[in-house]
Amino acid sequence: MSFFSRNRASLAERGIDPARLPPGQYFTERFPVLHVGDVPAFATDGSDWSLTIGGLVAAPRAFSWDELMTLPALEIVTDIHCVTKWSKFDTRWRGVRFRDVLAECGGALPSATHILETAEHGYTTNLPLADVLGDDALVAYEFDGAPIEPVHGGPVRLVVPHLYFWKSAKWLRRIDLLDHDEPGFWERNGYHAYGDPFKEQRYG
Ligand SMILES: Nc1nc2c(c(=O)[nH]1)N[C@H]1C(S)=C(S)[C@@H](COP(=O)(O)O)O[C@H]1N2
Ligand SMILES: [Mo]
Repeated sequence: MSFFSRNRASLAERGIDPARLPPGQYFTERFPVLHVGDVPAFATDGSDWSLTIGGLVAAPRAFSWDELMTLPALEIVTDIHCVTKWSKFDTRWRGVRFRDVLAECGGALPSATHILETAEHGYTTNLPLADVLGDDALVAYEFDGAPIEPVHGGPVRLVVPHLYFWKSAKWLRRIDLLDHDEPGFWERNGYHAYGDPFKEQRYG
């Protein structure tokens, strides 16, 4: 039996429905760290961080850390899937739903169809606007009950758990609403424009 089939078979022993593991993935209890470039350093009080919402929104604006903290927060528990084939079950994130952030900007203009996330140091990733309007698309600032560690994207990352995890920008600084799809960093380098793990949309 291969590593992958043994790994999949061991899910049932743990009481986890194997259907939660997308094709071609293995589960891990570790939390691998994956990114290009260096981990940016931010002040622990959030004073040198902000999130700008721009493009096709009624009232483009920036949120300071303190302003983000005043928005309604919630916790989600969700599975995440990296295109490098690891999946992690029941990860716990706290933050603000992207749609609640968007509402603070007066909402999307009718022409908006996609978003482009931009992180500190310039990493970008794109996805349809509809994919970040759901219950689980979070502007997240806590993992497992503690501030997100810098290596995992702290102070703030996006979490869009139903797509491969490269769609969840760490060190999030900006989200632009667009009237077209604009490939981000990995999408320009051969990754799929959408990235549904259950359809194995790894490459474009
Ligand atoms: N800013 C930034 N965000 C990023 C990346 C990156 O290189 N830079 N890599 C992505 C990829 S490919 C993955 S799998 C996840 C990894 O998140 P983790 O290190 O917390 O596991 O972050 C995503 N977000
Ligand atoms: Mo990834």
